[in-house]
Formats: sequence, C-alpha cells, structure tokens
Amino acid sequence: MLKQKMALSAVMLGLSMALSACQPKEAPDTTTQAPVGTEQKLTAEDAKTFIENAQKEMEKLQMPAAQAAWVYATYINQDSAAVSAYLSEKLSVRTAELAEEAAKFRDVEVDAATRRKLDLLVNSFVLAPPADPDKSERLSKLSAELDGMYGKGEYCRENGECWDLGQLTSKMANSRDEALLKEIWTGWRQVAVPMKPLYEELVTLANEGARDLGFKDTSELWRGKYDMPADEFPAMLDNTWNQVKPFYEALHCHVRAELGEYYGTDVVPQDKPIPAHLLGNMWAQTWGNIYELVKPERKMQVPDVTAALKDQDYDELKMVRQAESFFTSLGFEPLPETFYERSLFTQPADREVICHASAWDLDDKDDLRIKMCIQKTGEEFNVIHHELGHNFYQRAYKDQPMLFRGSANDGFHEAIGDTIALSITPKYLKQIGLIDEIPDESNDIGMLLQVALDKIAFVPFGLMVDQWRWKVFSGEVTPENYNQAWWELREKYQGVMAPVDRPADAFDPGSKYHVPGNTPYTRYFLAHILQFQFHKALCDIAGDQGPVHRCSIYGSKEAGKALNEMLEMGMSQPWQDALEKLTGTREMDATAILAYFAPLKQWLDEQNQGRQCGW
Ligand code: X8Z
Ligand code: ZN
Repeated sequence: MLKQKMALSAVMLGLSMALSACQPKEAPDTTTQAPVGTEQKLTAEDAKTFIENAQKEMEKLQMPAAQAAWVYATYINQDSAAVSAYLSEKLSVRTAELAEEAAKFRDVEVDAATRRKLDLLVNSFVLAPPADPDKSERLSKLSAELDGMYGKGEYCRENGECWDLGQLTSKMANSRDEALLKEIWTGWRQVAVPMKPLYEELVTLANEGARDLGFKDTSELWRGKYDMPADEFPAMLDNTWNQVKPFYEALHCHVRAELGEYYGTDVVPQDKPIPAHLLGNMWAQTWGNIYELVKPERKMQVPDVTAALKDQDYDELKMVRQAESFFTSLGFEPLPETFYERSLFTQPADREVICHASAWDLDDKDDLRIKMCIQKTGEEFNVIHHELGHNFYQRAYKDQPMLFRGSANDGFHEAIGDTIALSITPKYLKQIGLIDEIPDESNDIGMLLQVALDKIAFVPFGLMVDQWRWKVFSGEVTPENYNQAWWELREKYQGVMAPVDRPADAFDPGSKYHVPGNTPYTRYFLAHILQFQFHKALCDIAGDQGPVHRCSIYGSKEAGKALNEMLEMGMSQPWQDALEKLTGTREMDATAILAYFAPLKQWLDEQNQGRQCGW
C-alpha cells in the first residue's frame, strides 16, 4: 500500500500523513526563516530558502516516524501503536505548520520548481491535522487504532474455530460451497462494526484539519493532487470509466450467466446484481479465482502459475528473488541485502501484524522493504511484482529534492509493478522454467479471460471506493447512511449486491483495508488504466512484434531504460509530462486496455447473444 504522500516517504504517509495535527498557534520554532506574519514583502529568494529548510527539517522527522510505523505494522501492540502514533503526529503537525507558511507565498512570483514544491507541501496530507493539538493527537490515535483493528481482525465460528483474513481469502478463492462462502463473507464484515464510531470521529477531525489548511473538506484535498482543478478530476475519471463500461457489462453478463448455471438462478437471479460472495474474492474486486466456473467450453490451455510454483518448489523467498530478477533483467540494480534481511515475507506465528501488502522506503536512500504475508499462489506472485514496482520507483527518484520524491501521481506508483506483471506471459514463464510449453494462439481467449477477470472486473471497484469516501468527507453521506450509500455504489458501478440483508449496525466499507487504513483508492483505478498504456509503450520500445497480450519485456534493456527515465522524474513535473515521456501522449486513455482485450470482447458478445444483460 504505500500511502502516497506527496513527498513524504511512503511510510510516513502510512501513518504520518495519515495522522495529522495541527498548527499550535504560537509561532513555531522555525528554522525556516519564513517571515511568518511579518510586514516585510516576501520574495522569491525567501521562498527558496523556506523550501530548502523545510525539506531538511521534514527529512529529519521522517525517518524515526517511518521506523516506528514499521515496528507497529510488523508487531502490533499497545506500545508500538503509541510510539508510532506519537512520532507520526509530530511529523504531521510540523508539516502542517510548514504548509501554512508555504501558503503565504501564494502571490509571490517564484520559479516553476519552487512553485511546485510549495504546492506539493500544502497538498501533502491524506488526513490533515486540525489546529487544536488535542484534536490532532486524537486523529493520530484514531488512525493507528483503526489500522490495528483491521490488522488483528478475524472471524470466529460458533464452534470456536477462528480464521484470519489470509485463511478467509483462501477459502473465498477456492470454496464453491455457497453456504460456507456466505458465512465467511458475513463473518469477516463483523470486524468492521466497532470501527464505525471511530471512523465517524476521524472524518470530522480530518475535515477540520483540511479546512485549517484552506480546503473545503478532505474530499477536496484528495481530489486536488492531480495537476488539475479538484472539481475537474471526477469528470476525467467518468470519461475513462465510460470507455471501459461496455466491456465490463459484457464480462458481467457472461459471469452472471455462468454462475447462474452453477449455483442456480434462484441464488444468482439473471436480472439483478451478482451476489458478492460468489466471485472468488472477499470484496468481489477481482474474479480470476472463479475462472474454472466461467471458462470457455472448448478446452483451453491456460498456465496455472499456482500449480507451477508448487511443482517447482518455490517458497516465499524464491518468489521474491524471481520477481526481483525481472527488474534486474531490465537493467535496474539489484535490491540491497538489507531488503532481504529486513523485509517481512511470511506471517509470523507469534504476533499480530498488518498483513495487507505494502512497500516501504525508510530512509529515501537504500533501506527498501516489503511487508507481506505471502501465500504461494500465482495471484500473490503478481502482488510481489506490484510491491517491488513501488520499491524500484522509490529508488529511481531518491536523488530528487525531498518534495519531489514521489510518483508522478499516485496512480503511477500503483501501476509500475502491475505493468511488469503484465509481462508474466507464457513466453516468460517458459523462459524461467515454470512451464514447459507455450500454449498456441487457439488458447488466447482462455488466457485473456483469466486476466480480464482480474483487470477489467477491478475497474468499477477501483472507482467506487472513493466515490463513497468523497461523499462521506463532503457530508453528502452522513453516518446513518454510510452502509446504504456503500451498497448503492457497489450496485451502481459493479453490479454486485450483498447476499444477505445488512444489519443496521453494519459498516461494510470498514471491511476493506484501505478504509480503516485511510489509503486513497482512486489510485488503483488510475493504475489499472495506466498500466496498459505503459505496457503497450514498453512492448513497442522492446520491439515486440506479436499481440500485446503475448508480449513480455523481460530482458529488454531499452524498455528498462525508458521506464527508468520516467521513474527518476519522481514528481518533479506534472503527471501528464511523465506520461508523455514514456508513451508519447498526455492523456489517460482506456484505448490501450480495450485493445489488449479486444479479441475477448468479441467472444463475450457471442456468448452473451440471447442473454439478458445489465442489472
Ligand atoms: O492494496 C493494494 C496493494 C498494495 S498498494 C497490495 N492493492 C489494492 C487492493 O489490494 O485492494 C493492489 C490492487 C488494489
Ligand atoms: Zn501498491
């Protein structure tokens, strides 16, 4: 997860930016010489000096906060929560003071790089700290507590047996027992019930912090990080979603029909949204695990990476080393030994950790790590590439000034590892000895369907999570309606529905990591569109002649060089410039994802003839 901050290290964002705090109104002990409240006219030189000093100061505060956040995430207890919340708040409060000072340069004419740094500083929060110190401290504690509640979450059955999210995830993926799936689906959502009052309080405090920094609310703060006016950002997302929607509806139609055949149309009615417990994933966000239920009738060879990993005796470490070797094949330097010494790859037996995968950069130099409770599946092999994408990005921009150390926009950070994972094609799997034979073209529909069940199915989920949060932050959705609004959006965008009536105290958004974890989610929507643009551009650069869904850039130093040139820009330029550098276009555009899956669309349309689609 890499909570993108602006420039603060990922980790910090993790907790710190997410924490918050405010400006004590007494003059801060500023080493920055920003003439706060003086009569003197501020100059461009003042702005530069201010930014230089602010960067130095924030850099110093970041590392201990990052280290404490790491200890908390890998060893959840009362003390690690307290230390992490404390240091995170210190950083956050000081950053808010600096942001307030930065705002004073709004009307001063400064060079472009300084202007960008000032803006990034003002915009750097996920949860902005309110100016009242008691409130900022409270926000920090709430944020840590919600994170921990999710991390410690488990479902205990009536017979006393308890399952954690890893175990539940695996059952959701593999079980076809409708009653069990419903029990698990409902059971996991109980972890979120006690989160609701805390979340309500957090929303109020974070909005206060946002207002103290001059934003209308936290929704405006979140939408304002995309090099365009905050109010224009949702329209860009809508346009992109509308490009993908017909494809999604075709996939949805086919999947619903096949699930109806398997479970019966009384369980899966053919004119309603799909019950959310039958799609192979706890949140119905990716559907690749039910490929066997919806696959083409004609037998198709589709590599089973989970089985191949097992056959070849891959353990967690070998999976990580293999993923790293993809990046080094492109010309990236190997990860430092400390990555292997300090990362967490497996779930410890003796303590609580936050298992949700994340990538960390503790010192903005070379102390890179991932934290992940790896399961030995093909799905997790992809997630390892996703996380390493974060780490290689972090290292690529480490020499940028501190406020430019981040991705072009947060969708870019999420897209890099996924872009690499799109190159895990049969050709590549054969190259590394995971399969013996490359299936011929007659199997392409099967392979494309397998990938679309993850990538196309995800798109509306990637969009709806923050549609909900933006409404919550803006006050359009109030606490009494949290859950109802959530399900309205789930139905509207994804066409999935709750399999059982939701109880009055349900807080289903809290069952998805990024809500209690306060990680913005639109980034994943952006990433799902961008990764196909990146993949296409890199395949062209690598000189791959075949269809883009069979292309692997493995071993292409040219592709690696082009990718690195974009990554090392960090956030020094608007994201449109970074996109143009690699792809030649300044527009986020779903044409590439649609082109990738084009043969499948035709096949889906044939399957859907005579079926009633829509919900
Ligand atoms: O949270 C993640 C990554 C860490 S940034 C594992 N992802 C989203 C999710 O799991 O919901 C990757 C795709 C979407
Ligand atoms: Zn990520």
